[in-house]
Amino acid sequence: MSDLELIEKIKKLKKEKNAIILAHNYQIDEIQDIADYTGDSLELAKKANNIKEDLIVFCGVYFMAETAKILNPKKTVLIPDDEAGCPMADMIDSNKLISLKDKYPGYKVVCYVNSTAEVKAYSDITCTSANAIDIVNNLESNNIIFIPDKHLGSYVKEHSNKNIILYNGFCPTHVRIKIEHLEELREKYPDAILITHPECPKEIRDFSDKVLSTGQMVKFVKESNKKDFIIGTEIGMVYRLQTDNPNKNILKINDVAT
Ligand code: CIZ
Repeated sequence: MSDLELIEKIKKLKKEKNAIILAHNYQIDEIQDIADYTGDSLELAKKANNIKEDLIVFCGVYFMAETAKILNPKKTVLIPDDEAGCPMADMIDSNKLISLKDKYPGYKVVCYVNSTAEVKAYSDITCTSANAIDIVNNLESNNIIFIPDKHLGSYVKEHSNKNIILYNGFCPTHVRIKIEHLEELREKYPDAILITHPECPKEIRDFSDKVLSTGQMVKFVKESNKKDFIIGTEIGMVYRLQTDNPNKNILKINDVAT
């Protein structure tokens, strides 16, 4: 079947089943093109709350589809590839979290959305990369365990006076971005704004002009009067930003962030 035939088939099926396709900002080009909406995990989960369709096809990794289901329990949420996992989410399970809670009694657990529903259930509150700093700073408790991402956790720590215990999880994609890649691009495009994600290690964040979640990148690039942007996060984001901003140059760091 050709790509065009496949696209027609998906559209027909979508109508027949009264379905809507939601795709995460990190999805590859073709998936973003066929989706009804693209966004970050929270935007999409909230979007799913306000739709008339009964069936949600969630193109993202498992935890994102789970989050959409948790926020929309009456809807059927389908994930096209049930092996679409998130290595960071798999770095912690409920037993590891229970041991950590035993080690630090009384601490509140702030859990990044990149985690399984089971781990979220043992946590006090879930955050995204867009709201992690606000969530931590607005919690009543001064003592916090932040799971699972040590890099996002350290970024939050830099913007908080609270006592934050970090877990040793990380995103294998974001840690592949190295300073050499950034230096090379900075030299080649001296006027470009370098934007990286808070899941990147500290030295990468410190080298950047802006550290933003994917939703914040969408807003920032749209509102900026600059022309060139280097994007340090999963490669799908480059397509999303270029599609939204056809008159701007959206540059990828390299092909490692896939
Ligand atoms: O919340 C999301 O969708 C994730 C995982 C990252 C981001 O920055 O949007």
